[in-house]
Amino acid sequence: MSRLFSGIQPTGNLHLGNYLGAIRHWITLQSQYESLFCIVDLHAITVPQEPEELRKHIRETAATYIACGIDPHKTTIFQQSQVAEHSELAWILQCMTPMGWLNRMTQFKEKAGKDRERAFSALFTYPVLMAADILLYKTQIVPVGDDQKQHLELARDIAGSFNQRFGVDFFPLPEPYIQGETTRVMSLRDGSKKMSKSDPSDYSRIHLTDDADTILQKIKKAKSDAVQGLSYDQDARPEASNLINLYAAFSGLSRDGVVEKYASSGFSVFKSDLAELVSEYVAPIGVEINKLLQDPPYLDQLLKKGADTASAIAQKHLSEIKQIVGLT
Ligand code: AQP
Repeated sequence: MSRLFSGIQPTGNLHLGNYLGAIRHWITLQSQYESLFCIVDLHAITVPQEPEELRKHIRETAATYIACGIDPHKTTIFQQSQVAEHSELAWILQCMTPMGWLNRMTQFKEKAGKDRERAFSALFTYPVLMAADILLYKTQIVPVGDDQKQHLELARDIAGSFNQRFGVDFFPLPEPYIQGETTRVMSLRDGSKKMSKSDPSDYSRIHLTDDADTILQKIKKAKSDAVQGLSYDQDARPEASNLINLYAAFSGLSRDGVVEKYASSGFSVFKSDLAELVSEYVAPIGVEINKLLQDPPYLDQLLKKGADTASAIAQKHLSEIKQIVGLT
């Protein structure tokens, strides 16, 4: 069975972007691949985190994976920091990754912002840790949102250059799996920005823990434009197009199908129908997350078991890598 790896940072409540860009694909692919779903806490600390909050978010992320439909019996759910080989391989790969490759990463520029000199060095080398996460398991497929495409290309370049330098065929080149209308879900307040956990406005995103009423309020208040009726135009009408994408993703209709369905009704009818549709999916997930969070020992045990399974693969591969590199 080919192997799948993906992960999410425990940096806050997960949202529709995480669900539509990544998790819903994990659910469909989990029975076709040997799947490892990681809670990438080492990535989370590339920006400051409150220790108590981080601990809480790690359990919440595990609960969210399961509540969304990841089967903990069929897959491996684990915490990145509990498998030390991720950091060790990241160091080895950093010793082979040119600065020029990292300088091209647009996410560093976005996340570091204007205050680049004060950004932590780990934010700059983050994509190498991500490559290590993937390559450590000789992963074949990585389902992610569109924002991770460039990092995936870097992981392929690092794998290819390692193989070539040592004359081996050790790392498979991981394939990105980026599919559907919602590979980039945009903020509900600004159609030019992606929906993100770190956006200061709660109204910019729909959390997977939001109840039906909150979802309705957020979608009603979602930014729209002055153009009459509904039409899809990513450049001219980014906010309307984002809502159409959301409707299409949850209904299974095409974008054209959504536009046709609401051709004669106004924005407010479309928005309340969209809220109802999103609630049908999301509200039960929130209920399940809260149920799972009532049982911390269950989640901790599951993460421990996941770390043991992941460690067994990681240790074997890292020892082979050390042999290839000449460290042993
Ligand atoms: N808006 C989005 N649309 C589609 N996919 C998205 N993903 C995140 N946001 C969107 C996908 O979710 C997975 C995990 O992302 P992450 O939380 O580890 O990191 P991120 O991309 O940096 O997400 P956030 O919400 O923006 O987190 P913060 O604010 O903490 O930096 C990835 O597969 C990603 O593509």
